[in-house]
Order: sequence, then C-alpha cells, then structure tokens
Amino acid sequence: MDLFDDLPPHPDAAPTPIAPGAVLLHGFACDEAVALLQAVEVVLQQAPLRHLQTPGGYTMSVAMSNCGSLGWVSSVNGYRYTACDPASHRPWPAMPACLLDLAQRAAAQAGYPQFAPDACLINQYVPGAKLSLHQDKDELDLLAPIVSVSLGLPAVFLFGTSSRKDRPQRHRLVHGDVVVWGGPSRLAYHGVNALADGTHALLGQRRLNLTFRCVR
Ligand code: MD6
Ligand code: FE
Repeated sequence: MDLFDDLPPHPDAAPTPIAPGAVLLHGFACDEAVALLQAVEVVLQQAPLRHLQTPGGYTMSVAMSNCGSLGWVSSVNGYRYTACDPASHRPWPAMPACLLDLAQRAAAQAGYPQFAPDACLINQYVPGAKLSLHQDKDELDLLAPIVSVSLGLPAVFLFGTSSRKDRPQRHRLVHGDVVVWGGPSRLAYHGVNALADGTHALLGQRRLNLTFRCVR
C-alpha cells in the first residue's frame, strides 16, 4: 500500500495507454480550463442542457447539449445526430475555436493528426448521475477517434472491449484529463459510474464532459 495511491497523477505525467488506440492525457486541458468553461457557458445559453429520453423510455440522469454542425440527441424514437436543436429548431451553436483547437491538439498528441470534429457533445453530471455502458457507433466515420475532456468533479470511467460481456477496466478521470480513443478501441463499451458527492473549485457540484466526434 502506497501513501500516494489516491493522488491523481501530476499533470505532467506521461500519457497512460489504456487500450490499443486509446490513451489518457493527464491534465492536458488544465491550463485552459477557464477559457473552455467560458466558451461552454456561452454555448449553453443558446442551447441549454436538458435530460433526454432513451428509446427504452428512461430519462437520462446526465444533462446534455451540443455545439458544432451536428449534435447527438436521443428520444423515445432512437438516437441520432441532427443539424438543429430539437428544443429551439435552430442550428446547434458553432463549435468555439478554443474547443476545436484543444480537441485537435489532443488528438495529434495521441497520434491522430488529421482530426476534424463536426460535433461536440456536452454532458453534465451532478452527484448520483451516471452513464450506463454503451458503444458510440452512430458516427459514419469510425476511423476517426473521439476526444473526451473531463472538467470539474472526478469520475470513475469504465472502459471495456467491443464485447459487452467483458468486465470493464476502471479509470479515475479528474479535472483537465483528456481521453483520446480510436483505432482498435473505437467500438469499446464504456460508461461512467454514479458521480460521488464533492465540490470542485471551478465547477462546484458538477462534472462536465466534452466529447468531440467526427460524424460525417
Ligand atoms: C463521459 N464519455 O466521460 C462520457 N464516449 O462523461 C463517453 O461516453 C465517451 O468519454 C466516447 C469516447 C469517450 C468518452
Ligand atoms: Fe460514449
């Protein structure tokens, strides 16, 4: 038992490979987090967070919105990407330059130099909110990676294989961590355990996750 087991890796820690094609960049977004959050708040004024329905008839505990030319939505009719926010019937807000820039730098760092995301899903978790194991497979371009940015409260991220039966690995994601994930891992099942109580200096009792995708 090591006294330091519970400490997050230093932001300068070397990237942790989590599976073939998937890497955790510790603290990659830390220094620019305030600017990212300001840009996200502007997006959320145009396209507020909302709790979507699943095709199975559940209301998701995670609140969602989007920016970019396409946004991911779920309803009792299924999952899909849309050009307009179904709540306002207006196009999703444009992807702020600072978000796009961060996503492209993270992808390049992870070995995906040509990443051109057209969608950014914004997920907000409060204590108790969780995301069940799922695959992200609604994107046409399954060769492009997904870049996932964690801000605010820490979460336990579950990362399995492309078979739902395999027991997932668990990774603690803290403020500023970025996971880039593609190649052989692109269709891995993944999810987020129920968020623990806590208060983050910038975000209070929340975790925000931004996932950048290339849909078309
Ligand atoms: C989250 N992330 O971390 C949820 N999907 O809040 C995802 O569902 C996810 O982090 C695809 C790739 C990376 C992800
Ligand atoms: Fe996902």
